[in-house]
Amino acid sequence: MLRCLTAGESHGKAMISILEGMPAGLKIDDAKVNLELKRRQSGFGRGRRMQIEKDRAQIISGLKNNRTLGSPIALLIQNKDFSIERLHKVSCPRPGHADLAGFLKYGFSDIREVLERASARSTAATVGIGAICKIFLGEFGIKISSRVLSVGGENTPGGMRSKIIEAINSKDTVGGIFEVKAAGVVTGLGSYVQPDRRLDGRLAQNIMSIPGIKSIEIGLGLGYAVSFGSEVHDAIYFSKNKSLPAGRQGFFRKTNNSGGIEGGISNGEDIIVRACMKPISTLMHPLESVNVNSKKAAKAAIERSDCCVVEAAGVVAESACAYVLADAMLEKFGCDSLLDIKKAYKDYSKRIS
Ligand code: EPS
Repeated sequence: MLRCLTAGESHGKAMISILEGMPAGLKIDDAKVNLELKRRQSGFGRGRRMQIEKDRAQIISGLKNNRTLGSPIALLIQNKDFSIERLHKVSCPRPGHADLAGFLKYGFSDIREVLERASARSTAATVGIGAICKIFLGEFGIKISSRVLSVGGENTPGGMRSKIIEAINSKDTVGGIFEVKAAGVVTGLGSYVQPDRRLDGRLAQNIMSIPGIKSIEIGLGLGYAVSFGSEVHDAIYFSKNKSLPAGRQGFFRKTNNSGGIEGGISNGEDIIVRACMKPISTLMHPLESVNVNSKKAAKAAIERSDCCVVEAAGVVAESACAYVLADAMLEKFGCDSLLDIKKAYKDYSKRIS
């Protein structure tokens, strides 16, 4: 139902997103979009680029009087550091980055021609799209949040912070695990009828596509592998309690090991996704590499970079999750007018509760 494209090089003129398929009649508050962009730029361990950029979105199509028209929404984030034509050539690929495979694949003469687009700066455009999807989901009481669970194996706030300080002091980088939660999701999004309609598969595809993500799990995830079925499947209960939000009345669970998805369909419980973000690949004490021109051994290139971006990756994953859930909502309840979608949502919620 939704389609999106992003464009832009890390040090090009701007990061651009086009989102098609948002229904007509949704009020877009610029401040909400800019807040998400700001959240993506923050977190302890980010690099100097984040002090240069003040990401702000200009919405240049798809709205009239701040309301969506159902036409494509184009969003532009200008880069302050627009230096792509002046930046030095890169010839020693960084292990872990797209540098070497991208250089060989596209037949470039300069690794910079890879890294400009492979850079995680592109996630600013992703978050712009996600912010609009979040506004749409908010109309149905769906709230998406994220938190950092661990950094470099440490899982207390103090431990995580000191791991990042240790990485900064030793000119190294560090990764970690974050969790995304979507609360208030109605039962019935996604489907088991075809693999590409499964909600878990769609979430995995979108979150796994964020630069630096190396694993993803839903609910108990790997924990399922070491448990008996009787210990981990979420028993089903029923309540007539009308104080629960629409769509959540009726059947419910006391545990949520499934992470809110069974058989590829949302089951009304919170959707819980965890993912691992690897340590940033640019190292100030670089690893061994090979100069792509001379083929001689050389240290990998050093570029300005971040030390730890687990928190920011969580914000980007919120956006990926918002995109998937908005798409699934439009598929279930219609896609042209917010008013019609709300009516269909209300009727359906009444039927299942
Ligand atoms: C990023 C901007 C980039 C990097 C980072 C993400 O800015 P610059 O390369 O100019 O310092 O800080 O990119 C990477 C981690 C990467 O691997 O390329 C941003 O806006 O998030």
